[in-house]
This record gives sequence, structure tokens and C-alpha cells, in this order.
Amino acid sequence: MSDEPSVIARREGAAGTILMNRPRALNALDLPMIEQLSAALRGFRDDPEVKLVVLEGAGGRAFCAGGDVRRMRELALAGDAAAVEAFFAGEYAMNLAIAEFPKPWISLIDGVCMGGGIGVSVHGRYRVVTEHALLAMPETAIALFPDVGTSYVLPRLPGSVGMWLALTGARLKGAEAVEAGLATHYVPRADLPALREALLEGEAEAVGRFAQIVHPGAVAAVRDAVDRCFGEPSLEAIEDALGREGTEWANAQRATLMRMSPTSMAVTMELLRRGASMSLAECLRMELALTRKVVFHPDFAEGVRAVLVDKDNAPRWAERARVEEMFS
Ligand code: QUE
Repeated sequence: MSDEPSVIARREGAAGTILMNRPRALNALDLPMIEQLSAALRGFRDDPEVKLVVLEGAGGRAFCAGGDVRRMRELALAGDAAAVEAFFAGEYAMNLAIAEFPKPWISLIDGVCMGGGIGVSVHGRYRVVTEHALLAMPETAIALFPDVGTSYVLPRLPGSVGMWLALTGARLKGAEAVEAGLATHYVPRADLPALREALLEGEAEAVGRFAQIVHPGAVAAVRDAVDRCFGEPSLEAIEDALGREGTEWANAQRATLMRMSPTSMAVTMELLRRGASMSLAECLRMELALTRKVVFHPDFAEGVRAVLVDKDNAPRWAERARVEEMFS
């Protein structure tokens, strides 16, 4: 139904609850949703009855698949820089407001969570994942870059895990996301209704009572290789290091990198390098400045076309652009 609200925010007991409700678009964030989420955040911040916030995605398949990049592509092709700016400025301001939110911000991630979905969850204290969660920063596939404050978050993950996730867009299942540090707690889907009920009492600590221990798994298994390869200082050196590994995993990572926008990968490396020594607010400002260049580079329209519009997954990338130009 087009008249269904795309964000449903209400007070339930001692909790403010927010439901991202655009399930046919996998709850991807458009500007009206960002504005409604921001308004809900302000309301809950100033309501003394609200002790914590619970954020969920509707439809059972997705938490939030990202941002409205199809629309950004149309706006970029139309040359509407002001509308592009309005979207990203609004989204990044919301990301910062979540980081600065003075009460527990608890995301229940029970499905796809990419890009903008990471941005509405990762800056909060509690990121609960289930066995159905799938987390990724896949922007290099559409010639964007890891944004929504992840230029702050990714360089602070263990070793070179952040660079690996940023360049390859690797998809992490729920428990793997806890291993990597993107998520904080693993709770089976079957226990989410009971956890939710407990949270409505206003005690964020309930999350800890429902959480199950995550043992070292798929991320631990590749961690040494990730650090050896993705800790290298240039794309060429990363590709060479992956070649030296000689494993099926390393070959698969190299094949993945070959499909990504060369410009986007170079921008991403520099972004994470800079983000490592900046505050979240500074990172978000850097990301916003980058959108003014990257969204209008031909690779972005081509990447969104290939992945989300025509879905042929056969982007024809431009030659790698000069990174200094993108950051200037
Ligand atoms: C990179 C992205 C996004 C993406 C795929 C990428 C993104 C996004 C979506 C998406 C997926 C399914 C939908 C939808 C959007 O996919 O930001 O509306 O139904 O929103 O490789 O950054």
C-alpha cells in the first residue's frame, strides 16, 4: 500500500520503537524515511518516558538494504546537485545524531543490512543480529564508497578487516558480523519476540541475557590472510599479496576486486586511511564532500545501472580517476 507510512515510530512501554517499513524496497532509506527517522529520534530523546530505542525492519527479509541510490542516479544524470546534497546531508546528520543519542539505541538486525542500514545501526551501542542477518558495505560495486560514518568505523575494526569489507563488499552472516565487530550480540530469531518484550520494560541489559556466545568462525579463519593482504598500502600490492596466498579464498577476493570500480576502490582506500585519525563528525563531513565528486563521476550511474536498474551485473567502468581530485 502506498499510503502505508514508511517509518512507524511509537512509544511502547518504556521504549521508543521505530519500524523501517518499505519492505518491497528492502526498507532502503529514501529522504522521507530519513526525515521521519530523524524526527522520531528527536521525539524519543526529549521524552523522559522513553528509556531506550528499538529499531527494526519490516517484512521479515531485510533490516535495511541501503539508501535510495536509484534516485541518486537519476538526480545525478539530471544534474540536480542540490537534491543529491539534500539526501546525503540529511542521512549523514541522522547518522551523527544516532551516535550522539543519549539513550541506548538498539538495532534488531534480522535480515539484509547494507550501506545505509549499517549507518542507522552501527553507531548505536547495541547491534543485535540473528542467523538471518546479512551485513555488508557493498558500495564499491556501484562505484560509491563506504559512507554513513563507516570511514570512521571500518578503520577501527580489528586488523585489516575494515579494508577487506570496504573493498570487496564481503557479506557477513550474523555471527560473522559479531566476530568482525560490526554487530555486538547474537540472538536467534526465535528469541527476538521475547527480547523485544523485555526491552519494552526499558532495560537495555536484557540484550545480554538473550545473547549467545559467538565462537571464532569464518572471520577468524581468514583473519591472518586478511591482515596480510588488505594491510598492504596500495591496490596493486593488495592484488599481488592475494596472488601470493594461492588459496581459493584469496583467488575469490581477487576476482571480486576485479569487478569493482577502480576509481571507487582507490577512493575507498584513501578514505579509510584518512578516517583512521579523524572523529566521526569529521569523517561524515569528508564523506559528504566526497559525494559531490563521486556521485557525478560516470562510474556511479553505470554501477547503479548494472546492479540495480538493468541488473546485468556487467558495469563498464571508466579508467581509474585521480584520487586527489576526488578529495579536493
Ligand atoms: C550497493 C549499495 C546498495 C545496493 C547494492 C549495492 C544500496 C541499496 C540497494 C538496494 C537493494 C535492494 C533494494 C533497494 C536498494 O542495493 O545502497 O531498494 O530493493 O539501497 O551493491 O550501496
